[in-house]
Amino acid sequence: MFLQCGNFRLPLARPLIMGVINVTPDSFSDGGRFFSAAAAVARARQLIDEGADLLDVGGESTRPGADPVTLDEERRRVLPVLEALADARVPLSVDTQKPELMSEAVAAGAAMVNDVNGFQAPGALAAVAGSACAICIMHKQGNPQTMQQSPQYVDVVTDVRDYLSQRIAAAEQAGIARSRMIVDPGFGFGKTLEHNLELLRRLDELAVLTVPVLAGLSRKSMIGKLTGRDPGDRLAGSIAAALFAVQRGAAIVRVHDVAATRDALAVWNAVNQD
Ligand code: HH2
Repeated sequence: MFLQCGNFRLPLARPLIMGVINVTPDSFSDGGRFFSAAAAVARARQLIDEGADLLDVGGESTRPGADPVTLDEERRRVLPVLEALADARVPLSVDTQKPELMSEAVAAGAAMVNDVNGFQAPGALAAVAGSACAICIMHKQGNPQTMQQSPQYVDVVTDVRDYLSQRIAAAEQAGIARSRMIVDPGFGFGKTLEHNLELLRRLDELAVLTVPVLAGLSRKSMIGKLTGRDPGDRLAGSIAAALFAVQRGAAIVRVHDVAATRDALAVWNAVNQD
């Protein structure tokens, strides 16, 4: 099985690592550390050296309570980083909800568009349909300002799966082949700790969608709640969660700590594939 990702064809025989580059002043775990284009590019090159299979570049924090960023500001943050990394040996993903930026990022060389809003904005699917880029369709309930106030589901796994199934159908109707799609249950996006644990425990139930699943658990507040640790100190908990996700079928893990995750997956792969 492969993921078509712009000019890349990513084999999915073993779990892949997506490294996170936050070009933001306010991301929950590393806000401000890679806010200049130079710092973000240096970080990206470091994560590639550490073994990232792809990189996700974002210019707008989506942590609970985060303020939205204007299109111009998000452009200023993201495009120079993508342009400087055009020669990278791994595919670049852009993490954005804005259709205009999706098109511009793909023109600047992004091979994937990752939308936490599931390409629901008018024009979002059209912005990516005409290219060869991959798309990551994520589930969230509500928006970052209010999403953690009182998330509610009948059955969180069924609700998330039904939503993703509808968005896959919408993307197919827009002319996007399934070989370009991945889906993501959106850990922490309008979910309580119990919702997140249920989703992780039953992640294999998303396999019926027959598109690869991405899991983003790295440093998230659910890890903080379980370990009592601040975001910068959640590596061990994040690795435990990433390993559980791949055990339950995740094809890609989205992480801040690439080298450590790579080591953990090397051990997991060796045990799993023999
Ligand atoms: N999580 C975050 C942002 N984008 N995209 C996908 N597909 N899945 C995720 O789980 C996901 C995501 C939040 O993490 P981070 O980018 O580190 O923080 P912030 O949104 O504060 O920049």
